[in-house]
Amino acid sequence: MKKYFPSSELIINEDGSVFHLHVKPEWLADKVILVGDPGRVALVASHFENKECEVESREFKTITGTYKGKRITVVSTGIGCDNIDIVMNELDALANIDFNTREEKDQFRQLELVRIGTCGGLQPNTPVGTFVCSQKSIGFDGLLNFYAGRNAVCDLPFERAFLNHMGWSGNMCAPAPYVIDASEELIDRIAKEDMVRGVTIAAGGFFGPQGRELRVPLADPKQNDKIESFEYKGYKITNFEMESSALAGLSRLMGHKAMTVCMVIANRLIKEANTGYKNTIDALIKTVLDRI
Ligand code: R1P
Ligand code: URA
Repeated sequence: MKKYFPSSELIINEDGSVFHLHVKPEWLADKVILVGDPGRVALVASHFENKECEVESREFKTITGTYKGKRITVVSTGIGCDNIDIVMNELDALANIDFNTREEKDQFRQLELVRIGTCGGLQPNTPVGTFVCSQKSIGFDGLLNFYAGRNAVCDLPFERAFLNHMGWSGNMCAPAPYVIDASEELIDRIAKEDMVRGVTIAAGGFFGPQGRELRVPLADPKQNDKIESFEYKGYKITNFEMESSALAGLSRLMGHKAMTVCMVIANRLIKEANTGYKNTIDALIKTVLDRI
């Protein structure tokens, strides 16, 4: 029996496009670049030789085109893991559900997804300007806990070691973090030897969950000191951003390949930031386009 998806579960617009992204199945390429900022979509697409479609709805802007003969779709996700839940489920539906019959397709289509983002660096080897690839992501967002199979794809001993090190239990900085690997094949192809490989915390916020204290005090004032000193089997936590865990986790559960690479725009250790990064992120975009 094929799985059938009623209109309440998979919402399809009148023009045949998927509910939030407004993308039609035939517009999706196998290679997908995800960016947070909708403005970054045009920057990625400025390198394309041609564009076959361009569509925008809320924070989700999508362009499909060709770069050196490779068909690529670039989509903005906005900020946060909740948006990654929407983007990943809708991209997977576009690839693997027949929009006419509302049934799962016979043949699985695997997508290759690379997120190009910005992040905060946490170690001396992640100064402003560094490109950090998330080999592992620690999800502070709780998203994966709502899907069956979460324990089968996560690194449970790493999760225990991290929680023990932080000394968090009960409601303290809940929900419980999950630890998930990016696609090794994509990391080897895209990070090569010139990007830092690290462990990224995907936080459920930019301020408190990343240990930034403005007027409201933090639940755990030592949070970032403990995160910076954490070490497990040679892994240290390198950076904070807000989407890599949900992307890696949902991709594993769905059978796609995914990874995140971010440019450091703030180093939390030495308390410096670069707000002019929009001019320099293009170097990272070109590298990913060449290697994807
Ligand atoms: C916060 O400023 C945003 O920047 C980072 C974080 O993950 C979060 O989305 O990534 P992007 O630059 O891709 O948005
Ligand atoms: N994005 C984040 O999520 N955190 C930072 O510190 C910088 C960019």
